[in-house]
Amino acid sequence: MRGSIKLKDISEKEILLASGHRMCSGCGAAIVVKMVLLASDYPIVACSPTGCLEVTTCISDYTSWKIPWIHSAFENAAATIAGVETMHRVLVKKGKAREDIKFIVFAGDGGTYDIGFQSLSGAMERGHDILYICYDNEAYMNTGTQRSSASPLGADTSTSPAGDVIPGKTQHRKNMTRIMAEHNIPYAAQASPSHYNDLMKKIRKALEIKGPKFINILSPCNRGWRSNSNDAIELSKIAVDSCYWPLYEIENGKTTVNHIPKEKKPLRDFLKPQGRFSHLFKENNIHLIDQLQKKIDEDWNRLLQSC
Ligand SMILES: Cc1ncc(C[n+]2csc(CCOP(=O)(O)OP(=O)(O)O)c2C)c(N)n1
Ligand code: SF4
Repeated sequence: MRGSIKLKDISEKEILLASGHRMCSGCGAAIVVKMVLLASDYPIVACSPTGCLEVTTCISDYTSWKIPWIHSAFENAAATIAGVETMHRVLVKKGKAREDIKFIVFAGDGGTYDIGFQSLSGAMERGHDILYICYDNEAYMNTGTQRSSASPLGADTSTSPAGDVIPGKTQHRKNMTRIMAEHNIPYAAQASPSHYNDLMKKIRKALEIKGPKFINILSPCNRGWRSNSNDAIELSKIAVDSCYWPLYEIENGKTTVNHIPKEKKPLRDFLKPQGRFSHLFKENNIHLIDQLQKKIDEDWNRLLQSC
């Protein structure tokens, strides 16, 4: 299961998220889910709270998931999968279930950083053997791009609209990966679909570790980010190369940075192609780009020092 990821091997595997789902074309979340499912050789039981991924892959009596998959309420995907994992443990003890099944949550940032936070924190603290994946598109996309605590400073969202009153969101985003690591779980990491090898290796590694694991994966949303529909991979690459979205992992308290850009790109390169930031390039808001850049630089330096 561990070891190098060979494209040839992956290309021969069945994709366990069927086409015909209703995600927007070019949606980062769909790409992420496919990569995660391809990375695993174990049977998986998954759970998703309400959000874009859930509503688009489970329409009426039909589902795109070719694995057992549960839709839970917006606020409790972690509790749902924790319950399933507990039941599985009992069934294994009784000799009624195979042992090697893995349990995964796929949840948006709204369902993770905000409304599902207490159930996630609880499941992590109790030590369930689960992998929680946040596909972070930085807003509540399914209900019309409301700001979440993952939305960056200055983002124009429907509940932090850029205009004469405010210049987009007035707070910085929450550092959820760090917060999860502070639960002293054995594995917390950040990944990006632009670096599929790194992403899939992290999934494979996480699935081998017993106990609670958290992986935060940047998932561009062309609707909410107001970017081109074929930009998901390019944008997530610039996010990594500008250190906006550093690739790192924290394994039993030890931090490793997995990618140090040869040439650190300016944050502007990430902001410019996205309509949600277009107002920041106007003269009266330009100071916000400097503020954002300063925060990125500080966080990046702190991350390097923590290794
Ligand atoms: C308790 C509760 N509050 C609000 C909603 C309405 N709602 C459904 S999906 C959603 C947004 C989900 O956002 P996120 O988790 O970031 O996923 P995304 O849609 O961005 O993929 C909201 C607010 C709900 N279903 N349940
Ligand atoms: S609105 Fe965004 S997150 Fe939702 S399906 Fe479309 S691209 Fe994906």
